[in-house]
Amino acid sequence: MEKLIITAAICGAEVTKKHNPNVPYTVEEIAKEAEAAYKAGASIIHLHVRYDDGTPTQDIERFKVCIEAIKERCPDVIIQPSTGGAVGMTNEERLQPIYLKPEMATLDCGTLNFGGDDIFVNTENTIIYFAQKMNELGIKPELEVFDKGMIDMALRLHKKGYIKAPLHFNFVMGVNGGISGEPRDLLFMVESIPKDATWTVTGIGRYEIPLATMAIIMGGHVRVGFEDNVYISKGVLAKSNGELVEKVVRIAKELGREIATPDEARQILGIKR
Ligand code: KMH
Ligand code: ZN
Repeated sequence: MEKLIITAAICGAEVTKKHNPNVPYTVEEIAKEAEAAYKAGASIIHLHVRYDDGTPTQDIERFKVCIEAIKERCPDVIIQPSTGGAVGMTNEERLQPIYLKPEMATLDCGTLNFGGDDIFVNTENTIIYFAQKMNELGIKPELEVFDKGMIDMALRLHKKGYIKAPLHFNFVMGVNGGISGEPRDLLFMVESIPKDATWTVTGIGRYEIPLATMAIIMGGHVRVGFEDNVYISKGVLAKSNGELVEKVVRIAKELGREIATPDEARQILGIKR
């Protein structure tokens, strides 16, 4: 089985210090959390950024400073900025970090309810536009799918030539509005993508570790981090993103799956540095 790629989603746009005081906001905090995750075994940092007061932003200058600070501490890590940003942002606002030409970025493949009155909007034309921009800039998209229909959308746009192979999916499961995170749901998602595609699973909240464990067994890859879950065990807040990555590494070791370095992750995902 190929080695396990661990992605750390260290910050997110919605989670706050009220949920867990260790959620990073400042450049220094973001760099420190990225380093803790990287040292524990993460090869990809899924990156959102904040202003110092915690407000989420897609500002290119803020991304630039955060990426530089992360690279200083973890020179070879793969940085994957979000193009999802936060609910309500415009497309152009969301796209800003791609102009820094990161190796990867997220490509959200559909619209969904996002709790309360929030709607995370990704129309078909938005997806095509984002995909075209990433193609132009040579950025590998991670296909964020929150439901089975979004896999179908991604496959349709791949067939039309907008999304290029090799395809890499991230099944985000357990968002209030998307697919839930039961074992049968993951099996359904995995069986719905082409055999030669790679996949990662992101389990939200209590789904995080059970789905990570399934991915380790099934040959998929894993994302953990404060964006998705702030607890290390039931009712106990995680001290850092590093602690969540360490837990995945421990489970992988017990199950005999080796951890990929960033360069090994590049090879698995078909990223040319
Ligand atoms: N913050 C969510 C609205 C992504 O990073 O591409 C969108 C999100 C997805 O987190
Ligand atoms: Zn995100």
